[in-house]
Amino acid sequence: MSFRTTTETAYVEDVSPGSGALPPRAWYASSDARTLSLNGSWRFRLAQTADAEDDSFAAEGYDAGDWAEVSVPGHWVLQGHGSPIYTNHLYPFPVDPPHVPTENPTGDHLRVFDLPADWPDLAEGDASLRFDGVESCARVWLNGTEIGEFKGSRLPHEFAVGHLLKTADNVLAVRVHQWSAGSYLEDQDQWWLPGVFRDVTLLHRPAGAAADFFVHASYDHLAGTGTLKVDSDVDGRVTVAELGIDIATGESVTVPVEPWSAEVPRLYTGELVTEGERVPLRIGFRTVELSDGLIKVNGRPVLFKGVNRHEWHPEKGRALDLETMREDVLLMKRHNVNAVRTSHYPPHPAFLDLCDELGLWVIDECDLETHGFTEQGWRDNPVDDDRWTPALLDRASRMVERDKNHPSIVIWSLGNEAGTGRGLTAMAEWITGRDSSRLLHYEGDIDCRDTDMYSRMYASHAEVERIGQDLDGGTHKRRGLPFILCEYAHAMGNGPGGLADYQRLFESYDRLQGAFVWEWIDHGITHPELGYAYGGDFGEELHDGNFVCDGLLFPDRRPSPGLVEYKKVIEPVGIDATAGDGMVRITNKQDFAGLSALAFSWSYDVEGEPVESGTLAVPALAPGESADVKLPAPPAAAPAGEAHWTVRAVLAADTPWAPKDHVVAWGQVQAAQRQVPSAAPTARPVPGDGVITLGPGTFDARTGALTAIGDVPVTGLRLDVWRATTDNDDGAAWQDDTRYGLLWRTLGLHRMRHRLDAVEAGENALTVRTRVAPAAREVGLSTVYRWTSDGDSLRLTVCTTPEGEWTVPLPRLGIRFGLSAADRVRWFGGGPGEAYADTRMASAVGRWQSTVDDMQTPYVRPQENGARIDVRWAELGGLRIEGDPVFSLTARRWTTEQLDAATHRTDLTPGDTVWVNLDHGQHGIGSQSCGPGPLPPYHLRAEPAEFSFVFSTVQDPRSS
Ligand code: IPT
Repeated sequence: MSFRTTTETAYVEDVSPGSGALPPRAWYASSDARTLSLNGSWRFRLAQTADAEDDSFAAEGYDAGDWAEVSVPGHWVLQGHGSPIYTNHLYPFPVDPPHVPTENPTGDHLRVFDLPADWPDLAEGDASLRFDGVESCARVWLNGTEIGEFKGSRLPHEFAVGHLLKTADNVLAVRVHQWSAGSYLEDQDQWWLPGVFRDVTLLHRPAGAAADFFVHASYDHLAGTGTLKVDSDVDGRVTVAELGIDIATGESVTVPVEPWSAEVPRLYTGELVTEGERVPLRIGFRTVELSDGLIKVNGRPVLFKGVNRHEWHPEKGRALDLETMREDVLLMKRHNVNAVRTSHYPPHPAFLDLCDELGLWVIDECDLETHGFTEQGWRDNPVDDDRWTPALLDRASRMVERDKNHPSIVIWSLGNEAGTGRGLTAMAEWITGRDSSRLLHYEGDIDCRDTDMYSRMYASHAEVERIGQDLDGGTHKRRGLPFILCEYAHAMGNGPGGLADYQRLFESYDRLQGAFVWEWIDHGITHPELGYAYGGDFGEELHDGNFVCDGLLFPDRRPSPGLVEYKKVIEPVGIDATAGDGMVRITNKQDFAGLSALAFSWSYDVEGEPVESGTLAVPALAPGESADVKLPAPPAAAPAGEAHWTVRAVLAADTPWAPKDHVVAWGQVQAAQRQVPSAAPTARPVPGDGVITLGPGTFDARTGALTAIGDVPVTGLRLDVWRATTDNDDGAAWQDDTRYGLLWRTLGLHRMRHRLDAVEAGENALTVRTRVAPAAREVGLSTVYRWTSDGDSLRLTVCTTPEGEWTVPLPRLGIRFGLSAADRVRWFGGGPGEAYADTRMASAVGRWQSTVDDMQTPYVRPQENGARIDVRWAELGGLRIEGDPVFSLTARRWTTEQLDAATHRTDLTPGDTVWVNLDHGQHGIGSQSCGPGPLPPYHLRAEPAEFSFVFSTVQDPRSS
């Protein structure tokens, strides 16, 4: 054992990938070679610098009895030692590659293990020790002998250790440094989480064991045949019993097969048998090619309906268990997602097995991002510095070699946001040289010098359409390539808006081959006081706040309204009303499968109540085909009222990812129009003692303020234009577009003053004239409330007229008021979930019920949420409210101002008033937290407006 010297820790800042490891190879679970998981509780000691401790802990006999313990896989910062740091693209240390700070949290991990009694004789074969992921740099000793050090956090590293193993008391010592030269290559937008966060495994390598092998399984769509060839470092035989295949490695065979696709993930079970080992194979026959300027699989262009997936668990960080990985894939499949980009590193290999098995197209992305160099104009970017190229090639080969046998992977990606440079070209050349059967992606290569597709992030609808029309220019090579959005629809907070408008483009232009929502899940960390923590909550001196919570799932994996919307927008079957009266148009939007897995049904609802239902016969439709299907005659016994047909496509039988009857797609067709509510103004305002009554309404005589409807007290009813700005309203700091959240606040729309101009008790109406405007500004809204009654109900008509020069849209336009008690909410209109102007596809017209608490959407950073749109009528707190026209309903136990001020959900404490917003309109949502804002049709322009509500009391218990 030697003592610390500066050279002892030189490897930490060495740009080379490491030393001592075996060449990378395919990751597989052997049928018969023994393995020993070294996951579990390890002894742990944290030092604040890389060189604080010597390596004596690695020696046999070292007593670590007084050390702490951590779970492996895991991150020590999530287990009570130090804290996580969140930055988007800024390096949380001075940029001086390859140097890292002296303060370099270093975790010594120690594990003593015995070999199982039935472990083969140590003289037979060898053994290897595999680390599937360690962030960011590790040095490893076994039984006092150093076996190597490595970087490349989300990549496997394997060491030959047979010569060091003993039957008992093996001492495995792993020193992990949070920061290393490798950190410069791992500047992904996520938490910095050091630790041994994936499995550690000891693998027996019998004499004659398989080493590396490459399964080549292509599909000829014209002949309907598959060709199989398995190249193997160690000769052996390959069998696929179901296909009668029994060939030598290196030999190829062509037989009739069913192809693999994400839609029909047909896998064949095979086996590779070498002298010393049997290896199970799961073979999917498919051919990926670029032809006619399109990405084609098995001869057909594919449309990606994708998500970007980081590995995340709110307690375990990136140390995911198999169940969580499976849950991700099941949730994707159940929400019609067909593709995943493994942003921005290769995932745990078990995730890829699930993609093969359940069917998802995968872009496997290398563990590479150097985004922080953008701050210095990309100077000194490691990807353009030959000294770093070996590290880049090491990363590329570790990804490709590990993952090459997965049929689900159709595209390799060099990494994310790493600028441009020779190192990337070297990676691209190496990858295509090693594997010509897949395509190559890298978004930063704007001219597509090294890549097979033009890829962008967050491009606007207009730009995407220009690209679809081939009007975007670009290099000659790029003009001939297909287009994908590797990131779009930033799912931060409420949103993303505009999904349907993108999807229409993708479905209209062949060149547009789909897109990947940013991103799958919010990376909130479970926190005792804050609910979920985000950037800054651990006292980081540099951080990017809640930009880390921008997923379609909440941290606990509950689907957000954004995912529900996405599911609707990307339905594999179109069901729409374009075919005309009494008809429905059914379109098979899949790329490969027919409709045989689905069963179609209709239901006929009046006023949201089901009247009759039945099955719908839909002809067999090949991918891309449509049929206009006649609906039955409306039920003779149907009562009068607004009526809808709802047509559903459900799974006809259980599948591995969802049970029979799971709804895959649906559509609604209106069958009878709504009658708008009327209340003839027959009652007259009656002055009383400081009050005016009008039908069931009681008003303050001086202010004209409504105080009760029947026996239901009402407070603070007035015009409301403010919403608790969403992340998409606020926009991102670098956005130079108009950011309305800021403009609204600057204008003072969150502090509108209500000037009372007149209270006029007329013949058959009570009219209250006001002007609503912010201090310091000339703009305002002249607002007239006109109350009338037919004796039973009370009608309010609000008339607003903008005054002054309005240069911004309004956040919302409607009224709000307080109710002293309300819990249960029933409504007829859009539901069941939240919806806004440009996030409304998943909202179905129906009769819904919920509670005030359940109507809140738990965005990690509180913001405007929970609106139900197209509401015809609603009942809550003893009131029935009918809209003319339909309205948007929001109800909560805190004010919009309190919601706006909250930074975490735990800041929101229910008061004794339920605040209700009835909106005539709200501004759209967009996705400007990192992309374009709402499209113009979804802007809520400051324009003259008139809208009415009819209030009455209902018996409905107010607080049950
Ligand atoms: C883009 C990144 O690729 C992704 O990792 C994430 O940070 C996302 O933005 C925002 O959440 S890069 C950005 C400059 C568009």
